[in-house]
Amino acid sequence: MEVFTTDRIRNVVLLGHGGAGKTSLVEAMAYLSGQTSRMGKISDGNTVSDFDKEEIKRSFSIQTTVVPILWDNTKINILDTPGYFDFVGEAEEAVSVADAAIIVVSGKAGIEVGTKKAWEMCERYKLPRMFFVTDMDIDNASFRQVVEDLQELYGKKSHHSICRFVKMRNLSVM
Ligand SMILES: Nc1nc2c(ncn2[C@@H]2O[C@H](COP(=O)(O)OP(=O)(O)O)[C@@H](O)[C@H]2O)c(=O)[nH]1
Ligand SMILES: [Mg+2]
Repeated sequence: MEVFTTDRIRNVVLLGHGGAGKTSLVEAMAYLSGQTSRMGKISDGNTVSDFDKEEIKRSFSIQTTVVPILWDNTKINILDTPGYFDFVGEAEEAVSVADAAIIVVSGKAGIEVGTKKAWEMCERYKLPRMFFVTDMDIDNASFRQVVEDLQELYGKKSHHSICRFVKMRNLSVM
């Protein structure tokens, strides 16, 4: 196994409302970076991150999972946190060791309580952050609405940090 020195390791935490798509996002990252050879699905109970029996049964994350992604000679440890508030301690712990955060927002549901909690946590720990919008394959999803709402809440500084994720579901048929 290759040994990575600390300058080539990053810890990135995934935050956001339960169901926004964090676990599916890390699944896509693992697949696209070649760590796995197929995209698992929450509904099939075969994702890299939600491997625990309870998680498969309930179809959501209850603990933070570390998924190492190798990209561009760097090891990026993705910390996939549970979005549900019963398990907020897990997210807090992950945030405290992370170098940066990705806040996942559903383009269909828009900004939710968990989105705001995620932002507040990043403020508290002064974490650099970006947004990732999921569910863009769903008919009435609106990327523009998410961007506008985020800017209204957090000002222009959120503008540079929004990235786009389109039609992730299509990956599963590749
Ligand atoms: N259509 C669609 N469904 C998604 C997308 N991302 C996640 N999902 C589904 O939304 C549900 C919640 O996703 P999950 O990754 O568990 O969200 P988490 O709670 O933030 O980890 C699952 O059924 C996923 O298959 C997406 O981009 N498009
Ligand atoms: Mg999850």
